[in-house]
Amino acid sequence: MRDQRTEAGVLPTAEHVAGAAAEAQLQWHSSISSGDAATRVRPSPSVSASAVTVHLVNPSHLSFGVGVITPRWLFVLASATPASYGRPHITDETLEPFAVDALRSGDVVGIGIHTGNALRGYEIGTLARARGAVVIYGGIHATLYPEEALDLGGAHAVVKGDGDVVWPHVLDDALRGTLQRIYEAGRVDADHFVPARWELLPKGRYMWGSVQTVRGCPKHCSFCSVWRTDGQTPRQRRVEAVVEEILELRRRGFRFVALADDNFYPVTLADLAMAERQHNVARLEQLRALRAERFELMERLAQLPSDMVFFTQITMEAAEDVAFLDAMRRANIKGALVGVEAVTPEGLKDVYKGFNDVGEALVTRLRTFRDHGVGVLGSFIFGLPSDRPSTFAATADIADRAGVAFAQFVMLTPYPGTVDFAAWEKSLGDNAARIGDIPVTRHWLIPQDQRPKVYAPHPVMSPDEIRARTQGVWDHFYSLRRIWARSQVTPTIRARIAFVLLSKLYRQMYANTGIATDSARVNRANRWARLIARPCQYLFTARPLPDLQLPAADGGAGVRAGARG
Ligand code: B12
Ligand code: SF4
Repeated sequence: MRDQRTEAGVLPTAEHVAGAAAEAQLQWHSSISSGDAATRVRPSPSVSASAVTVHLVNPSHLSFGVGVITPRWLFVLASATPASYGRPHITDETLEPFAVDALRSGDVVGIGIHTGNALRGYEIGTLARARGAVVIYGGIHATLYPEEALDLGGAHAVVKGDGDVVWPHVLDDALRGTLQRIYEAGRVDADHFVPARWELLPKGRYMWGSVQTVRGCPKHCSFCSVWRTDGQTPRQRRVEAVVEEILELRRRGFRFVALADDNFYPVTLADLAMAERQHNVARLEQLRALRAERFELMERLAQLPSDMVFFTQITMEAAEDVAFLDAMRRANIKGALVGVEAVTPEGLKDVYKGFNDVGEALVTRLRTFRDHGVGVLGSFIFGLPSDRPSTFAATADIADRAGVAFAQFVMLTPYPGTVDFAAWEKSLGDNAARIGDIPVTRHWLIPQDQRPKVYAPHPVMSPDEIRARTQGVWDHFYSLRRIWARSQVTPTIRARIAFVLLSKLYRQMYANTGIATDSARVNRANRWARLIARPCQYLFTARPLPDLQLPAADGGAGVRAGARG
């Protein structure tokens, strides 16, 4: 049921609070809820905005004390929160757990979930609702499964899609007691993306800021939901808006900024050639304009203080376009996550990624990035149907030879909203294995420590074999000897130390907490990550430059405040 208005006049009751408390024990319901009374409860219409605290919570079952990248949505929604509500209260649970006990009845709790942290999100929402808070969900997972948040997460309302524009209306509805169960917020036009409120950042807790320059991706990889939720038409933000936000981060001492884009290279040379071949003038113009805007953005980034470092996500196709890579280098975009996924033609066919290369051509393509000054974080997937035991060593070998600076080796996980997920769910039908009461097709609802590591049965390898071999490749790639050798690409000893620490941190946070099967190993990794995170934080930030000004659009004036060199 979508966009259904709640009944007017229903106030929170003792039964509601008690009922919500009982929900704190998460239960799996296979049926879809139908907007029952529990989801229609609302705060008193007489409450004024200033009496309500808006809490925004990024759930995580592990807290490291220090975060690597700022979760952007928190600061965007904070910015979209009208001033009449006062200063929103932000909690990123990757830093520390949310203090549910501090909630007051009538407070609004906005929870953003992706699939991996949905279960923790539901715990928080259920507890918050039991304390009389109004609970609202958003984020990619809530967009895909709004009914789940209503059923299991104590949600009063769920926002599907981008929150930038709809959030103030949702808050006002909450205040007036007219909350809808589901808001269809859709895809906001790039000109309406709300800039983040960076002044709300807690001091000294994050290493990298995050700024989005484009949303959406024209590709259609089978394991990825981005093209379905964010769309295949790139929504590029105005250059000025992007630069202003980055500058704001640098003023606050952030040198490192992740460009939180789906695909920083949305127009390929092949796209342009195709439009030309088809004599599609309108399309050609549109593509050229998008491309020109990318170059304009990079020119502006190049004028920012030279100690700034950017990182983004990009398809391997960019290696065909050395003018683009050179512009990236000049813009200080020193690294990019490149989805290599598979090193065999069969593997690429498995994931609908025929535009990637394999074998020696793959090595050459990845080296092209490095040769043009853009380091690669290679992302590889294990557990594809075509994988064989020999694939692991072959992948490790390619990662070494291709000169990638960092790598991640993920195990194929069917994420909802993807082609892979739909096929997998259909293939299992009603016969999906269950862990406790929960079918594996709802794997995100299985407690973290009981979640399977491999979901789809593999034709020749057991789940344990895939997991162990994947762990082996992480161990190989992140051995101290190899990290040290790779760190040679950095210019100074300080940068080299940062490289080593970041490699170790990445490995501990990601591989050991994600792949390890025993909780002792996870706890050890967590402790290590906390230990390494502190010095990393110190190495990544810089002296704040509060007086830094926006460089002139014509590039003539450059950056003031003596930040260069
Ligand atoms: C940048 C990024 C990263 C970065 C930084 C993460 C960070 N700390 O922010 C890095 C590289 C570290 C990363 C890692 C991973 N990521 Co990532 N990432 C992204 C990316 C490209 C952009 C996220 C972003 O900042 N967007 C900008 C903000 C403003 O948008 P937003 O988060 O969508 O929020 C908007 C709406 O969703 C909504 N909203 C969000 N929350 C809320 C809450 C409320 C109350 C409301 C009303 C609205 C609302 O309003 C916001 C403003 O419009 C997205 C793709 C995407 N398009 O979302 C993938 C994405 C989120 N990542 C994804 C995945 C799978 C991962 C990894 C698991 C990858 C992996 N295999 O290791 C890890 C997990 C990390 C973790 N534990 O969180 C998937 C999630 C899929 C899913 N179903 O959950 C996505 C969607 C990409 C994909 N391929 O499908 N990621
Ligand atoms: S994996 Fe990357 S290239 Fe493929 S659809 Fe998703 S964002 Fe686009």
